[in-house]
Amino acid sequence: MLFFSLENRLIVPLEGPARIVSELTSRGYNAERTAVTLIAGTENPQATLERVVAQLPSDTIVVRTEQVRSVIETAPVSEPTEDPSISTGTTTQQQHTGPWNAPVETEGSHETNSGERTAAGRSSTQSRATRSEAMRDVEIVGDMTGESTGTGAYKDFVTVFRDRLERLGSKLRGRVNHRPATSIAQMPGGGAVGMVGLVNDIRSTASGHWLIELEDATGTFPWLVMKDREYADVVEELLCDEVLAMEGTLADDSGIAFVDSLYFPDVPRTHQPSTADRHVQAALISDVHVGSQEFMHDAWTAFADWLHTEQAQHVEYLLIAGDMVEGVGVYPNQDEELDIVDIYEQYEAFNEYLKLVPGDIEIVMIPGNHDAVRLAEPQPGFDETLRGIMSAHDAQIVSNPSMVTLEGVSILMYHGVSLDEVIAELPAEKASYEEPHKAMYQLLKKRHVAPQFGGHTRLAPEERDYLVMEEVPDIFHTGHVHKLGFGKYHNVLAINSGCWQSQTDFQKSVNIDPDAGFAPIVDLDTLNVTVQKFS
Ligand code: D5M
Ligand code: FE
Ligand code: ZN
Repeated sequence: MLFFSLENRLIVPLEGPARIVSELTSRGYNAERTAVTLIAGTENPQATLERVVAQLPSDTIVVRTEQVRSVIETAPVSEPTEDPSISTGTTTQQQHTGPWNAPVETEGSHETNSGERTAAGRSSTQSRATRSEAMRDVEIVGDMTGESTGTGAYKDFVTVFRDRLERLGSKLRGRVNHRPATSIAQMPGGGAVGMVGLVNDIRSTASGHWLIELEDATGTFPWLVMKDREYADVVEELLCDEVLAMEGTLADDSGIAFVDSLYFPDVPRTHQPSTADRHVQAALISDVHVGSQEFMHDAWTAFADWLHTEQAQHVEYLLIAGDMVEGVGVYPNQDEELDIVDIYEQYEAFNEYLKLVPGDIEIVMIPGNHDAVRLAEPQPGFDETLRGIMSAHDAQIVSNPSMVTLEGVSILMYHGVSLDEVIAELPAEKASYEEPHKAMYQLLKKRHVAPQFGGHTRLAPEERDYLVMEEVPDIFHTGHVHKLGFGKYHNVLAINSGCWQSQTDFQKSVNIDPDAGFAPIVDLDTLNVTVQKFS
């Protein structure tokens, strides 16, 4: 259905870059954004496009700026498009001079070869963009695609929790004089004691105090937080299965300890984020939901159009944090709001929308809970079939979560299902849908993307806990809750990107008012954020 609507658009005259991109992609080409801008800037974009396409070598995948420039400069676009002498001539020339295949730095030869300077103003920008491709740098850490070993057996859960305690505990053991749970009970009453463990249980006592049971590899030990002590406030932030350190005083019978201090693994306050060495930007988005009746076709097209403009020339990376498509059978009655009912067709349609994004933008994407991968986290990156379908961009497809480093700036990408849980469990001033970044602060503090097991968040038992934040990221990027929000926690930039889906019936019924059609843009050299609105 959607393909028809895309194709129909091709019949109307080419205007915006996105139309030109659709036309090129319908013929199997991806294009550099400056190539598209150049075509759009000619008197007759359709004719220019025909001429460019006629001259492309048969193995072309990406239409390069130089190829377009050379077509524009060889003849005025108002001439007939089918001119064999020109196309053959140019092609021959290309074989000698090589610009058709030259990836970068062709400005010099362009200037000497051509007396035609009409495009000169633009060409300086274009060359800057092309040159910067060589400076791009994407590294991935923690991608567990293809590494899954868990069988779902009980012992696998034991292994994954041990790993969590080991790795997050190591960040805490230096801060307290800790003892194993079982040996604490053997210590003389009244003395000072410390422990590092997973939160096994949180309950209030009849007198209004809080009892927190910590568990380590040896057993459990109960810790009491008195209602009038400063840590009583912190208790409301606690989630089951997170790792904490506590210090306090043993009761006379050594059966319980009274908490004097409590520590989270946390991000050090002194954390200094890394920044890129040049002015380059990344667009951080998520929750595209192609296939839903509420998918915002026009907003996405406007976003893609904008990416082709000079204003967006520094946007060289696009990160998509899950929910590419609406999926099938994710929530009850979801099928009533589907525009495309077949999951593979949804990905094909998503791929068409991906093609509207300039071909020279590096894309990294992770799956979300609507995507066709296992629901339990960590979610491996898409399988080969889906990668084949979403091949428009040569996007890097990695697991949820993954740490992606762009030119030295590390970005932890996580879809964000646990945010629902953090928001449900914590008081509104600490985590709410209105301020999703504050819920992200809690995850940073706990150094784990999905601390609580057994609620919304499904955990796949693996040999290691991939959901632990081993390293502090410079940027933490999530989605899922469909609300835009960002802020800094101990110098880490937390961004929850909005979505590209207008309010669904379910969201209406529970008063979720999504932030749809926004693209937060991060300056990687300063970590400043600007928000572009497309709806
Ligand atoms: O979910 C987007 C947001 O809406 C996220 O906060 C969960 C919530 N949501 C959406 N639909 C449902 C249903 N049917 N039940 C419970 N919660 C829901 P996303 O998964 O990205 O669509
Ligand atoms: Fe979503
Ligand atoms: Zn989601």
